[in-house]
This record gives sequence, C-alpha cells and structure tokens, in this order.
Amino acid sequence: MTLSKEIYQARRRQLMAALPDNTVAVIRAGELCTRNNDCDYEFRPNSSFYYLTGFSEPSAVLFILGDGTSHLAVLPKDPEREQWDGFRHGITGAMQDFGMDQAVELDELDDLALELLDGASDIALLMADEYLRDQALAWRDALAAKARMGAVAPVSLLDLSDPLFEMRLIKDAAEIEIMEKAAQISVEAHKQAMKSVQPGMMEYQLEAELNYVFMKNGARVPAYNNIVASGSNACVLHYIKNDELIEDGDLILIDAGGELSCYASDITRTFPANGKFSEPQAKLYQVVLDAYHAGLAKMTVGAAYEDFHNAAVEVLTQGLVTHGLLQGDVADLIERKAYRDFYMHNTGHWLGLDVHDCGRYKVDGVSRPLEAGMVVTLEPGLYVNPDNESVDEQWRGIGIRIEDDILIREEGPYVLTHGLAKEIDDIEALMASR
Ligand SMILES: [Mn+2]
Repeated sequence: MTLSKEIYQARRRQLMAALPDNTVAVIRAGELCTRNNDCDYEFRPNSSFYYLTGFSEPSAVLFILGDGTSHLAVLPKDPEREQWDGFRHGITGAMQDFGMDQAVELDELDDLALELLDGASDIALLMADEYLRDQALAWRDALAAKARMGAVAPVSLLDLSDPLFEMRLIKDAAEIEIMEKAAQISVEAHKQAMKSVQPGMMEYQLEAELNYVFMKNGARVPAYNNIVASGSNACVLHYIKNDELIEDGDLILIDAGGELSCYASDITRTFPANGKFSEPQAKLYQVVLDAYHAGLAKMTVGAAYEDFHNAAVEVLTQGLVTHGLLQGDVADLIERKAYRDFYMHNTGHWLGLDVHDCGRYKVDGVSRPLEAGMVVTLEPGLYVNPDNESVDEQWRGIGIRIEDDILIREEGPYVLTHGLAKEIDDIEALMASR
C-alpha cells in the first residue's frame, strides 16, 4: 500500500511550519547493512525518512526548505547495478513519482548541500543520527571557509525530533487503515499458530506458521523478531531463540506482528500447547485478562497515559495477593513496587512506523493525556521466574502476556487487533476445533 505523493508533500510542509524560519531540514534513508561477505540484510528505510517521502531506496538524503520545497539525493540510474540489485527510481523517478522539486545523484550530494545551506540559519536533523551530525558540521565548515567569497554558514544544529515525532504520534486516516490491515494479518497469523501447535514441535516450527501467514497476506517481514516461547521461556521478555521443544503442559507465549508498508503491528497471546489450561495457568491467566480489561477502560481521550498502566498494576497486584504469590496490603505492595518481581515492564507503548514508536510519554514532567489518533499497545503480563522459591511450586515458570493494538478515539478505544481469542473459553474452543 502506498500513499499519494500529496500526503508526503503536505507532511514536509507541516514539519517545516513547526521549525524556525530559514531552517533547512536534512534526513537520510540509511545505508544497506552487510549480513556476511557480500550478502546484505534486506533494506528497510529509516521510519522518519519514509514518513516524509514514501521513498525506500538506501542512501537517499532529503533536504526540505522552509516553504516545503524538497530536494532528494538518490542512487543514480545504473543499468548494470540494476541488473544485479534491482530497479532504482533515479532522479527522474524521484521528481515524478515522489513529488520532489529537485533530485540529484548521490555523487552531487555535497554540492547540493552547500547550495541549499548557504545562508540558512539552522540545519535541522535527527540529533541521534551521529553520521549526519558529522556530515552537517562538515558542510557548515565548508561554507564558513568560503566566507570571504560571500558564503554564509548556518550557525546551529537543531533537533527536529520533537516536531517530527509529534506528527508521527497522531495517525491520520490513511495510516490507520494500513495499521488495521497489518493488525488483521497478525490476527490471522496468531489464529493459525493456535490451531497448528502440537506438543513435540520445536518453537521455530510454530514460528514458521506465523511467517507463512504474514507473507502470504502481504506483510513481507515481521515488524520485530518473533517471540515464540514455550514453558518458562515465556519469562524471558525478549526470547527470540525459539529453538526449544514444545512440551505437553506448557503454555506458549507468542509475541509477533507483521509489518505492512513499514507500519508495525504487535500482538501477544498465551495459550496451552495441549489446548487446555491447567488450573494454576488458568488462575494467573485470568488475572492478566482482568488487568487487560481494566487497562482498556482507561484508554480514553483525556485520560493520562499512565492511567491504564496503573489500572493494570492494581489488578495484577490484587491477583498476586489473592493467589498467595504476594502477601500484604495491595496499596502498600503497589507503593513498594513489590509486583516488579512478577511484572517488570510497562503496560504499553506507542505503535506506528516503529514498533516502539516515537513521541513523548511525558510533557512538562507529567504523563500526557491520550489524544484521538494515537495508537498504543495494551500488554499486561505476569512472569513467575522458574527459580522463584518464594512462591508455591505450582506457579513457577508460568509466563503470560496478552497484547492488543489500541486506537484512541473520541468515541472510545478501538481494538485494531480485533477478532482474536483471548478469553480462556474462546482460546480453548478455537484450539478444540483443530
Ligand atoms: Mn509490544
């Protein structure tokens, strides 16, 4: 799915309107990365660059002037390289198909930069891009060295992260449509995993079912490394080895989402390998599910970002006390963060072009209010370390997380990842239909 070039042009103008007058913004696509010898990883453009251009060839560098006028340095057309590596848009394509006012070949990058930056007050860039920071200073120095010939060097570097990330944080209708498609592809992948799991499989064999459904439906790559964790592997939060045997009686935690047009989806489900939750598994699962529902109720316009996390923590802590994993007064245990032994991550994050998307969580030191158009994950969990001897043996090694992607709307939260079982009965019924 691609958006019209007018959408990208409007984004570039909107960004520049948020920066001081006489600023030139520079942002780059990123470089191809070697996997081994002469094999590269598949290229995936920098999310912010892609957000402003829709252009996904490596090495490209974008300059935007104050009025939104846009210049792109691109890989040249090269029949021989294209024979080996594939199509390039070249300068003509960059202008015609991507709405650039001017495009040049990459070997003219420095000339273009010096022409555009001469007389600009500031250079705005993503300050975290160390390489570009150095390059921008070199351009500044080159202009300063030509001062007697009339060149005027920019006086400062500005970080464009804040205005750009605030734009990316609020999704427009076109983005939401893509994100719901990505979410629904991932829903199908998780259904397929629940239907195909059998004790005796390797975790990566179950992972293959996810990748098959992602790709078959247009999500060429996962948005992040698939987590397929059986048994106590689920207690390792970023378990990606996925190379152990799935055993009868295990719970399986899958955290996986497809990427569509560079937009991420992010779903976690936890289900029994043999299709039926054991009693202790079901008890803790229900606590996490109740925390999910308590969190979802707080995902309304105007609620503070931290509210849904706090609501989930309260339910989780209460559940840990009810089942004897923690002892004491719930409010006091929350105050002392005693739940951290069993719940060590936050209950969500922004979602968009990056799975952990950009945007501030606090503004002026306080948790910011949720706004329509934000997409947030909701992902409470409980993880009982297999070596935790402070709890009864029946709980040890149980790891559970339930995660959906939530669009904040005026009329209330909308679950983009709708249609995927999470109630115990629904999961067992889906698995019984195998
Ligand atoms: Mn997540």
